Amino acid sequence: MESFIEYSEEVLEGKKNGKAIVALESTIISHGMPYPQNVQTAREVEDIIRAGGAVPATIAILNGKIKIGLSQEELEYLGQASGVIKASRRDLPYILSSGKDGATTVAATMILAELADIAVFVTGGIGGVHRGAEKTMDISADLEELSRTNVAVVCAGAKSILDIGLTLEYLETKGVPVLGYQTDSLPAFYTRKSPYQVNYRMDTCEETASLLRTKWELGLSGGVVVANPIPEQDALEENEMNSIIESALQEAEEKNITGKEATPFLLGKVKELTEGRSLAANIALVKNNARVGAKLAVEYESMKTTYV
Ligand code: PSU
Ligand code: MN
Repeated sequence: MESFIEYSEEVLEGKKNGKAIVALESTIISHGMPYPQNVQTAREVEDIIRAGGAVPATIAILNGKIKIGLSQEELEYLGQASGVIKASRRDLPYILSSGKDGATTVAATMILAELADIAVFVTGGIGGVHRGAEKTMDISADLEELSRTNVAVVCAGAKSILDIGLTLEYLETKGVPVLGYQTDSLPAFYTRKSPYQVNYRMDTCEETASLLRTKWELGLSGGVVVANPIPEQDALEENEMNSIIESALQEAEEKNITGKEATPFLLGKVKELTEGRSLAANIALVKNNARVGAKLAVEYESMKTTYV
C-alpha cells in the first residue's frame, strides 16, 4: 500500500523533525457536517493541533491516492465535492484501484494512520452497534478495526443513535480498552455522561500515553478508545436528545435506510430536529478532542526514547 501514499509537506517535515503527528478523519468533513462549517471546523481543528505542539494529518483519498495531510485546496475540494465515497475498510480497494475520491471513516482512517506510523487519531464519535442490531446486524466496521489496528482514537464517546451498552460489550469481547479522560462515565457525544462506566479513568495524557506504550510493546495489538466528554457549556440536554434520536431512528426505519447510509441519515436528522444546535455541539466537542489528542500525541512521542 505504501506506493499509494502521498504525504503533505507539513507532515513530511514533521516526521523528519520527530514531531508528534495526529491523524484526523474525513467522513466527518464530507458526510458529517454541511459546507462551509465542515471546512472551517477542519481548519480550526488543525490549528488547535498545531497550537498543541503536534502536526495535523487529515486523511482522505483523492484520485485514488492516499493523502496523509491535505492542502488548503484539497480540504476545500473535499468539503464541497459531491460523489466522494464514504470509505470504510471494505471500500478502500475499489476507491484506490479505480482512482476515485474517498472520505475515510474511523475504520479506514485507522488503517491509513497505522500505515503512516501515526499512533493518535482525533475524531468526534466512533461508529458502534446500532440499536436493533440483533435483527439488522448493523455493527460499524469501526469496532472490528479497533480490535486489530494499533491506533488510539480520541472521541467524545458513542452517540446514542447507537446501542451504547452493546457497543461496550462488543469492544470488551474484542479486547479494546475504553478509557475515560477525566471521567468515570462513558460520554454519549452530545452529553457528558451515559448510564455506562468506562473501563478505566485516566486523569492525565501522560498516564494514557504510558498505557498505549505498554499495550503495544506487549504485542497486544488493536486500538484504544480515549473518551473525552464534551465541555460542560457545549453539552445538550439529555432527555431532549433522547427523544430527538428516537424520532430520527423511527424515520430511518420507516424509510428503510440501511447500511452505510444509516449513520449519515441519522446525523442529518438530529441536526435538523435540533435546528443546528447539534452541529454547534459537534464542532465544540471535536475541537475539545483535538486539544487532548495533541497533548496525548506529544506525550506518546516523548516516551519513545525512554523505551528504545
Ligand atoms: N459518528 C458521529 N459522527 C460521524 C461518524 C460517526 O458522531 O461523523 C462517522 C465516522 O466517520 C464513523 C462513521 O467512522 O460515521 C461510522 O459509520 P458506520 O456506522 O456506517 O460504520
Ligand atoms: Mn453500519
